[in-house]
Parts: sequence; structure tokens; C-alpha cells
Amino acid sequence: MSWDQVWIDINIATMDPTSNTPYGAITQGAIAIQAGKIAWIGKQKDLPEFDHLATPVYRGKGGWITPGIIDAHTHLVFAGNRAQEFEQRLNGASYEEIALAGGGILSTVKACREASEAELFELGRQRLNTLAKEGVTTVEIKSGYGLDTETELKLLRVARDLGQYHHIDVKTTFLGAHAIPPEYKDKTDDYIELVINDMLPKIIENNLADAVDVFCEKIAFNLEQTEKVLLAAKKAGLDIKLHAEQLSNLGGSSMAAKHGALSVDHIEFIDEKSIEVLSQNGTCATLLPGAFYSLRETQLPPIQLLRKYNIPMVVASDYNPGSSPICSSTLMLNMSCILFKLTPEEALKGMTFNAAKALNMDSEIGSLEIGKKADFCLWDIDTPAQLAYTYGVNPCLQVVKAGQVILS
Ligand code: DI6
Ligand code: FE
Repeated sequence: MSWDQVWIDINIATMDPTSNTPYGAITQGAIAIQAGKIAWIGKQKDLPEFDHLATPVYRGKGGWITPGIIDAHTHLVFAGNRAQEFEQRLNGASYEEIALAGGGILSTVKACREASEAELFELGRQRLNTLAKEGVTTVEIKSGYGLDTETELKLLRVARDLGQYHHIDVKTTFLGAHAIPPEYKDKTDDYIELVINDMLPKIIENNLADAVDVFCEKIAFNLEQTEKVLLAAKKAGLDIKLHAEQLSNLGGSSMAAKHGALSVDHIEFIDEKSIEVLSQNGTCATLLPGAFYSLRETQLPPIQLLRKYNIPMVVASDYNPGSSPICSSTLMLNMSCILFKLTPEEALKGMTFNAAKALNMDSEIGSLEIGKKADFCLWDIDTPAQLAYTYGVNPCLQVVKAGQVILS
């Protein structure tokens, strides 16, 4: 056998759903890599003979390998910060009140309109570095802090450039319908026209987005406006997803699922009927414990119902300066267990296999199987549950992207 690299002395949480062990675990395993992909995986004792002199062999010292962590919902290209708003909230103002008074998302919009592309790129690059240290290999980044054509395109260009220049792979999502910009106050329908007829065509022309998202909420866009944007996106051949049922139940989840959304995100207020629609359409449920925690929400997403209908649960950071100012994906493993009572296995699946599904990348990444990309991490842990159990002692030893060690 001739391979590019071989990994031995490892335990593997493959997260392969066809395996019948928890976490798809292979103890005392080995992985062989060829052309950036997994060419062989199994028990080390079954590893076929290979040329030891010609093949680099990496030893994992008995640690665990998991698929690279995937953060399937972030807003990580932004300028400025919202510490002042954080302080206002601790002095009694609510997130919605601040938004309605022109703060919140709109204050980040102002900072992003003023920031140069180079500044935004540098901020994004530092954030990706932080995530990579915790084992993240793929990230989704949304626009939505521009709210005018020029700035939305700028944010998406930065996200695309980050994907090109950083080891981390980036999927981009156009979230032009994130909030109503000050210029369109009381003219929300006109703004939706701008999103559909001006922003979207330019984004498509320049191939700047893989998907389109909308914030469907009382303080943002109603069901009808949301549907218009999603249908335009679908018509243009883009994937669709939705911020839905975060603060109230407007029925966005079932509407988006009916149109084939990859995921509906937040969904604390989703009802059983809508969950049924998700199951009929293969739509994932993206849980965002960082926003739940930071906004001190009390309405829990209905985990038992999501389990009952077998909905793929995704866990993501929602990293943004307002509702989830937490640049840590692995903290979400812990928070999803503590706050939402996911099992550690569900949490890890939510940041690997199911996250890949939510990004329409499940044929390439998300689990360690022959033919998939060799994106994985080596962790200094005794059992996979330790990833969700503890926080603050980063056990990530090495990160491998398409077969190359990018961090060690
Ligand atoms: N929901 C969220 O949690 C983020 N966007 C959204 O639609 C919050 C964005 C922000 O507050 O800046
Ligand atoms: Fe979000």
C-alpha cells in the first residue's frame, strides 16, 4: 500500500452513523490518508502492510481523533463590539428594546459600513485562528451587518477571502434581511425589494454566497417578506436556511422547511406541528446555546420533540457581537449539554455529522469514513464525552486539514 500519511496509536470517534458503537468509536485504531482523503480507517491491528520508510507515520499517543469541528452558524465578520449594550441590558433594558431604539444589530451595521475590507479581514482572520485552536476546520459565515448593497457585498467578499486564505474552510450565507436599515425605517417592503432585486443578483453574479438566510421575527421580517427572499434565493439556485422562532413563534420554520431549507436556527419557540414539517423535509434544527445563554433566555428548544421526530440536531456558536459574543465553538458542546440537556454524543454529532448536513457538505466532511476529507483533530482526552464535560483546558493537540497538519 502506498499512502501519503498514516496515523496510529489513536482512538477514533468516527461519528459514522452507520457504525453501531457510540460515537462510531474505533479504539486502538488507525487512519491512512491519500490525496487529502481518508483511504483506510479501522483497527490498527488490521492495517494493511505499507512502506514504512516512504510513509510519514503520526503517533497519537493514545489520544482521541474526532472529525474536524464544524461551526455551521456564525456572524463572525463584524467590526466593533457591543459591550455598551451588554451593560445596558444588565441595567435592565431588553435585547428587543435596544433593537427597537436603533441600537443592537444597527450599531454593528454602522461599524461595518465604516470599516475597510482589510480591517474586517484581519478581524475575521484572528477569530478563525481562535476557532482553529479548538479544532474547528469548517465555518459558516453570514453577512447581515451591512444592510446596503455595497456593505453586504463587502462582508461576503471578506468571508470568501477568509475561506481562500485561511486553512479553515468557509461557507458563506447572505443575510441581507437581518434587520431593517435606518434608511428604510417603516419601509420594510421596499427594503425587501432591494434585497431581492439589487443585492441578490449582484451576489450571484460574483458568486459570493452559498446560501441565503433571513431573520424572521417580530423585530425583523414577517413571514411573507421572509418567504419572498427565500423563494428568490431558491430560484437562483442557492441553499436556504432561516433564523426562526428565536423570540416568538411566527411559523417561519415550517414555511422554510416546506421550501427545502437546510436548517432552521434557534427555534426555542417552535411547535410540534412545525417539527413534523421539518421531519418531512429533512430540515436540520440548529441549536444556538450561546445566544440562549447570553440573552438569558428561559424558553428551551423542545429537545424531546426533536428527538421524537428524529430531527438532525446541529449545535453552533452563532458567534456575533450582540446575542452570542463567544468566540468558542467547543464551549457550545458544553453549553448544549448543560443548558439544553443534549447528551455529549448528540452535542458532538451536532458539531460534526449534523453540522455538515446543515451546510450541504455531508458527502465530504462531518464523519471519518473512507472517501471523506481527512479533516480531523487529535485530542488529549480519555473518552469523547470529555470534550463536552470540561471547558477551559483546551485538549486539542493537533488539527489536520485535508491530510495536512495545520496546528500542533
Ligand atoms: N439572531 C441572532 O441571534 C443574531 N442575529 C439574529 O438574527 C444576533 C445578531 C446581533 O445581535 O448582532
Ligand atoms: Fe444568528
